[in-house]
Amino acid sequence: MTNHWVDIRNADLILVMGGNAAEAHPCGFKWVTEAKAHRKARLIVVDPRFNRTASVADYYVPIRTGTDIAFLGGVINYLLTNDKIQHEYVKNYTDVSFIVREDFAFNDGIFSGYNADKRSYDKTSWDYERGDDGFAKVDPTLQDPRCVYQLMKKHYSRYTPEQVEKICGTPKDKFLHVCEMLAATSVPGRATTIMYALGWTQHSIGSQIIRTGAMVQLLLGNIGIAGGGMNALRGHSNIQGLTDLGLMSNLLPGYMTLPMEAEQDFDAYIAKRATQPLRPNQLSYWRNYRAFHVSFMKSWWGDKATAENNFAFDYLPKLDKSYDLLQVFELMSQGKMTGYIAQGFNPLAAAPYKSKNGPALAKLKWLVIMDPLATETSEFWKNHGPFNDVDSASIQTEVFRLPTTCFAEERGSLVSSSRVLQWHWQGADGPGEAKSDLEIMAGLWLRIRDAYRKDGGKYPDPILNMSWPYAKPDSPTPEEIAKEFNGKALADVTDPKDPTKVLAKKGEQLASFAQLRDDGSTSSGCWIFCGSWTQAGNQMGRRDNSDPTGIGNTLNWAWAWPVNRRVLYNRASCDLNGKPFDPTRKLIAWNGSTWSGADIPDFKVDEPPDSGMNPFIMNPEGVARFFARDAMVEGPFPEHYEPFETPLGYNPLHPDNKLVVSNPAARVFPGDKATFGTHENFPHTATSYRLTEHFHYWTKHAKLNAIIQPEQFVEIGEDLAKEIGVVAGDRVKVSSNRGHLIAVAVVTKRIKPLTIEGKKVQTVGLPIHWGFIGLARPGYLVNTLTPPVGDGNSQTPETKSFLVKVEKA
Ligand SMILES: Nc1nc2c(c(=O)[nH]1)N[C@H]1C(S)=C(S)[C@@H](COP(=O)(O)OP(=O)(O)OC[C@H]3O[C@@H](n4cnc5c(=O)[nH]c(N)nc54)[C@H](O)[C@@H]3O)O[C@H]1N2
Ligand SMILES: Nc1nc2c(c(=O)[nH]1)N[C@H]1C(S)=C(S)[C@@H](COP(=O)(O)OP(=O)(O)OC[C@H]3O[C@@H](n4cnc5c(=O)[nH]c(N)nc54)[C@H](O)[C@@H]3O)O[C@H]1N2
Ligand SMILES: [Mo]
Repeated sequence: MTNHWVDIRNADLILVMGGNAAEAHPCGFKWVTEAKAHRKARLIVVDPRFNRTASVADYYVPIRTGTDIAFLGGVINYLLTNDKIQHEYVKNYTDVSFIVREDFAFNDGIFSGYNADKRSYDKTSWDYERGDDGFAKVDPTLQDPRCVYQLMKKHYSRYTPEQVEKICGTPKDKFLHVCEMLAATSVPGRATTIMYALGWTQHSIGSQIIRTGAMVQLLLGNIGIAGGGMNALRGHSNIQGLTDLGLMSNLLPGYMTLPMEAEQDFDAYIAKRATQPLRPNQLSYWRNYRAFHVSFMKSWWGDKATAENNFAFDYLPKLDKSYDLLQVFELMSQGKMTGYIAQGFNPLAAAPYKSKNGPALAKLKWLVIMDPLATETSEFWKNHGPFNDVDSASIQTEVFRLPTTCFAEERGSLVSSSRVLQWHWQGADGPGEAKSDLEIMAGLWLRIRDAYRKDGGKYPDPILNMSWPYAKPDSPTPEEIAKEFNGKALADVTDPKDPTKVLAKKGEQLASFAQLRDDGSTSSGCWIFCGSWTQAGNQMGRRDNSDPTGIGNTLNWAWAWPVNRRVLYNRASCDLNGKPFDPTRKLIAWNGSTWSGADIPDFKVDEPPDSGMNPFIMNPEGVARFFARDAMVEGPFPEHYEPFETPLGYNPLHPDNKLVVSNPAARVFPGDKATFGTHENFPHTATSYRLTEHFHYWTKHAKLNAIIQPEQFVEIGEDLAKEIGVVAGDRVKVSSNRGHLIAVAVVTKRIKPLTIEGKKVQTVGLPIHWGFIGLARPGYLVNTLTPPVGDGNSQTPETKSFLVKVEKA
C-alpha cells in the first residue's frame, strides 16, 4: 500500500476493483465502513461478479475478466478530454512535460523495438530526449507533440466509452457514471483511494493493469495524500514481508536486485542501479544503492566481505533468467531439477495446470515439505481416485515431511499490507515433533556447511564464509534475526558534514538507513527495515495507539518501513509552497525551516519547497511517471491485450493484428503453446477466487471450516444455467483444455452474461479452496483447469481469466 489500512477512513471515494476486500480482507474492510459512516464516503465496486464487497457498495459495475486496462484507459481518456485533472499536481509532480525520443513509436498494438521471434522488446527508444547538459528535455507548456502529456492523450483517445463497452461489456452509462464519480475527486479537497488485489494481478497483463490504476490516481492528484493512494491488499499475513526481504528469485532484500549473468563487474552492477538524477536538483534516492548493498553483504558475509573482494560480490549467484514458479515447474517437467523444498507452500494445489505439475514433481529425486499439515503436494504421489489419478508404484520421488510450527506457535514480526512491521508473541507450543521454521532452516544450513567443509565441492567460499553469529547456531532467535535486518555500526559512524560528530558508536544498532555507509563500516540485512530495532529497542513491539492529529497515522504503534512513514510520497500532498492542498487532511507542511506534521516527511527534511526538488524522490526524474520508460516489458503506456484464453479470439483494438491478441511480451514455454483452449471449444469465461470461510487449501483440515463450506461448487448465472439445462444443486462438469472437475452448481443472480462486441459472454466463478486432503469432501483442484502463463513482468499466473466449458455432469 502507498497508504495504510486506517487511512482508508480518510477517503471520499473508494474504488474496489480487482479485489473483494469484504471477503478476503474482512478486518481491514472495516475502514471502508468507517469512511462510509463518518465521511459519507462512497464505494464503487467493479467486478465480474456482484460479490460480498459489491453487496455494500453504493455503485456496482460489471466488467469482463481481464479487461481492466480497457476500462481504466477509458477513465484516463475521460479525465483528459473533460479536463478533470488536478492541474497543479499533474503539471509539477509528474512527467507530463518530459519529451520522448523521436524514434519511440506505437503502431497497431506494438511499441517500437519489438522482436516477434523473441517475444520481447529492445527498449532503447522508450526514453526521454536528452539536452546538452545530459538532463531530460521538458516542455512546460505541454504543447510539444512528443511530450508525455500529448503522447498519453493520443494513446488513450482510442479508449472511448463505446470501445470500453464493447471490450469490457460494461454498459456505457454505468462506465460514464464511474468516470463522473472519479472526476469529482480531481479537486484538491477530495480524495479517491483505490483498493485492489488478485483480480488485477493474476492476469498476463496484471502489472500493467495496476499501472493504469496508478495513472488514474496521478491525474486525480491522489498519490501521496491522506485518503488516496494505490492500495495493494496483500495476501498471506506476511506476504508483504516476503517481498520486502527479497524472497523472489530475482530480488535481494529491500527491493535490490540480483545481478544478471552478464553483470560480472561490481562497479557496473552498482552504477546501473544507483540512478543519477535526470533533472537538475533531484534527490534520486537510489543513488545510495552502494551503501544499501554493501551493508547487506556485510550482514551476510561479515569480515569476509571486504573492499578488496568487492564486498563478496562474486559470492552472489548471477541470474540467467527468472526462477519464478512457472519456470521452476517447467524445468522440473523437463527433468532438469533434482530436488525441491516446499516451505509453507502447496504448489500442486496453488499453481496452474496441475496435469503438468504432478508429473513434474514425479521427476524429482527428492521433495521436502516443511508444513504443519499434510498437503496435496506432500501426497502428490498417492492415488486419490479421480482427484489425483496417479500410478504410485511408478513414482520414485523420495518425499520428506518436516513438521513445522504455525505462526501462532512462534514469535516474531509480520509485515502487513500497510508496510507496518508488527511484533507478535507466541500463543502456544507446537504439537508433537514440530520445530519452528527457523530451527529447521538452521539445522539444514549447518549440515550443508558441514558437508562442504568435509567434501569441498564447487566454489564452497560463499557457503563456508557466510557469517553465522547466533548464540545458539542451531536455533537463532527471532530477536537476533530482527536486529540483523535492522543493522548496526561495525565502526563508529560519523556525520559526513562534521566527522567529529559520532552518530552511532561501533557495535550499536543503527537508527535509520541514512546512517548506512558504502565502505563496509555498517551492516544491515534489509535496508528498508533499518529503524525497526534501534538502540532504543524493538520498535515493532510498540503499542501506543495515540493519534494526536486525528488523521489515523498512530506513529507510535509498531513501525512502518521506510523510517516509520505511513503515507508514501507525502510531500506531494502539499503545493509548490509547501502548503497542504487540503488543510483538513494535513499530513505534513513546510514551517519555514523544516517539513513536519502528522507523518514522517517523504522528502529531505530541510529542503525548501521552492528549491526545484520534486516529491518523487526515488525516481531519477523527481516526478511520477505516466511514461514508464523501460520499467515494464510490454511498453511505457499500458495497452489492452486479451487474456491468453480469450472469448473473442482477437483484440478489438487491433482486430487484424494476430501478434497482439494477447500480451506480445508474455513468456510462453514452447511445450505449453498447444495447451491454450479456444472459445470455439470452451465457450465460457472463467475466473477463480476465495471465500471468507476458508484460507486457501489448509483450513479444510479444520472441522468448523469444513462444515460451513464443505465442498467444491461452481457459480453460474441463471441465464447460463438455463442454456445448459442445470438447476441449483446439480452436478456440473467444468472442462478446460487441460482437464476437468465435477462440482455442485450454485445458480445465482450475482453473475450476469455480458455483451462483448455484440456477442453474449458467460462468466463462470470457481472458488479455489478444495482438494483431496483434509476434512472437507474430497474433490478436484481448481488449478486442474488454469493455464500456465503469467504476467509479463512478475510471472503471476493468469488464474483470473481462462476458458472453460460447463455442462451437466
Ligand atoms: N478468507 C480468506 N481471506 C484471504 C485468503 C483466503 O484464502 N481466504 N487469501 C489471501 C490471499 S493469499 C490473497 S492473495 C488475497 C486475495 O484477495 P482478493 O484478490 O480480494 O481475492 P480473490 O477472491 O482472489 O479475487 C478478488 C475478486 O477479483 C474478481 N476478479 C476476477 N477477475 C477480475 C478482473 O479481471 N477484473 C476485476 N476488476 N475483478 C476480477 C473476482 O470476481 C473476486 O471478486 O486474499 C487474502 N485473504
Ligand atoms: N486458481 C487460482 N489459484 C491460485 C489463486 C487463485 O486466486 N486462483 N491464488 C494464488 C495465491 S494469491 C496464493 S497466495 C496461493 C496460495 O497457495 P499456498 O500458499 O500454497 O496455499 P496455502 O494453503 O495458504 O499454503 C500455505 C501452507 O503453509 C502452511 N503453514 C502455515 N503456517 C506455517 C508456518 O509457520 N510454517 C510453515 N512452514 N508452513 C506453514 C499451511 O499449513 C499450508 O499448507 O494460491 C495461488 N493459486
Ligand atoms: Mo496470495
